[in-house]
Amino acid sequence: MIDLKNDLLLRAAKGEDVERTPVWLMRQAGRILPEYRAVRNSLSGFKELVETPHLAAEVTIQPVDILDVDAAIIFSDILVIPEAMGLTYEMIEKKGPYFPSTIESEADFSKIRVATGDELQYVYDAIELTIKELDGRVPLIGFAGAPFTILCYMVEGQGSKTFSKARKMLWARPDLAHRLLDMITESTIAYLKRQIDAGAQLLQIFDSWAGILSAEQYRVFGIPYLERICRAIDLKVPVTLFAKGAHFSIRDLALLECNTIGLDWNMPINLARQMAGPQRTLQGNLDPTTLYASGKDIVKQTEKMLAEFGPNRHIANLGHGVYPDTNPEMVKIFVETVKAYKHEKK
Ligand code: 1CP
Repeated sequence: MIDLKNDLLLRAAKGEDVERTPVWLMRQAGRILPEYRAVRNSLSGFKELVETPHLAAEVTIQPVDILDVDAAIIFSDILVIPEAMGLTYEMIEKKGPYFPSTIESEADFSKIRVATGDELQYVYDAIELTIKELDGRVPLIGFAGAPFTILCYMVEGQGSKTFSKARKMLWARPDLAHRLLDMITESTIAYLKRQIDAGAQLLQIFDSWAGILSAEQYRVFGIPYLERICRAIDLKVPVTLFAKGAHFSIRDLALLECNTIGLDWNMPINLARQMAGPQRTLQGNLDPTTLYASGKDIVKQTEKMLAEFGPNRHIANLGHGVYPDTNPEMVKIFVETVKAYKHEKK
């Protein structure tokens, strides 16, 4: 075990007192840094980068060096799980992921199996290398997609604004939806446990499409599977649940065995705090488009956010991934503002 020189993220997640609020950004690795694009452009594509551990480690560490954030997140994608289950994906330049084969009927289940975790050795190798190269500077976050969000891609085959095919399955063939969610959940548990073994110090579960469901459906097709994942992880490392758009579920999420609830920017912070209760850390939630504002306005909005969250049980972040055309200099202003902020003594 390497001792951490900066463990603010882990302490804030556990609800311990911190000298200042920790800060990192969802999707900080890749997307915005010219240094990332340089590595990326030298390769055949996104998948080569994900599957080459020393390069994945390099781009994972770039934001720590360049943006001075308090955590690294392993460079990978949530879609490695469907691939490990038998559905390969392609990453189409400027468009996004595409699955040539999808799960729509009972017969399609012959294409997939529960992943053992062995399929994703390249991720564990990248985690081990990153931990070694970080040498305790900041913690490394591992991650996976939540079962419902992964189902969306396995049924739909690509991104969508409405994911109506996936939502159709929930009504037309709820039995198949549950069968698929069950397989994804078991695969994800095996995968996350292996990430912990490889050295991941905190885990985040991304339920990016939670917000397209009704509260009632999320209770049936979302929450129970997250509950199983949390139980299996058993707080061996702190766990963050980020269910984008699912404001209605904050109370339910806070009942699970997790440390932190991720928030998007659409809900008032005080209301989210009331719903989550005092025993959970909140992460977020600056609107990513704030980073297109002037430096002065970024400082103002960031300070306003920090004051509203208060000094403890908060991890500063955006309310969703940083947008690809964001100027890294503006990200630095956000990070520096969080680091310099002094909470008023009560
Ligand atoms: O070639 C490229 O650079 C492609 C862009 C890209 C990148 C950099 C994709 C395609 N994935 C990633 C990496 C990635 N994806 C990370 C690594 C760390 C980081 O960037 O900091 C992480 C955490 C993800 C997670 C992810 N992938 C989510 C959940 C988070 C979120 O933003 O909601 C989702 C939904 C995906 C699917 C995905 N992968 C890539 C794209 C363009 C998409 C979204 C497709 C869609 O809109 O439906």
